[in-house]
Amino acid sequence: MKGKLYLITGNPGKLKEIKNRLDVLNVELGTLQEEFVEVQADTLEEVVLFGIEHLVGEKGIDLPFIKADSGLFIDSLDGFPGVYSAYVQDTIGNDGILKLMEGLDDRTATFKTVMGLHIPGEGVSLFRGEIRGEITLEKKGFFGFGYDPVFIPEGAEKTFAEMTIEEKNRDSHRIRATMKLVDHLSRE
Ligand code: ITT
Repeated sequence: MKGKLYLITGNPGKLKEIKNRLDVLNVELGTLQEEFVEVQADTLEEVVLFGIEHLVGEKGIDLPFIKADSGLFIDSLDGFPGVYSAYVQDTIGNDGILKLMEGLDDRTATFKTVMGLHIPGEGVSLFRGEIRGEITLEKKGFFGFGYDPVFIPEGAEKTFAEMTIEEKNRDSHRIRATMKLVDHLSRE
């Protein structure tokens, strides 16, 4: 694929991470900030597909774009906050999550990203990325965004927020999904 691809997001942290990887392709990444109500659904896939349908069907966006959704699924909280991650981050935040987990020994969690690629005339393709890890006992680090200060990915000794963007981008839920998307686009 050649030309411009748009990332629909209001989150500049995400743009930086994805841009870093799409640079290998001949694709220029721009952003579109479209206001829309996020649907409450059971899965990230449903949220992404609903979002794309809304952007194409109701807003009439006829450009190649990516709409992604991510969530932190904590095992001992039965997958909470999951699809509610944005709302939970904006309300109780990382302090609230740490409080909910007080006294819980099982700190394992999975960060998931689902990326939907919409190409006019071709429809939608979904790319998934997941990374296992643990929730810390306290917040650590100042890089990144969202849940980064409380999440240590498997195999690492520091939180995502203690890593530079290059370090976080070596392996993350978002990068795993982005690499699949890059692979797909490089065959187009
Ligand atoms: P959009 O405008 O792209 O939707 P968002 O920040 O709402 O941006 P998501 O819905 O995908 O992004 O993410 C759900 C929540 O999870 C949100 O609070 C994010 O800050 C957080 N999050 C997503 N990816 C993250 C990451 O890599 N590290 C830490 N927190 C992350």
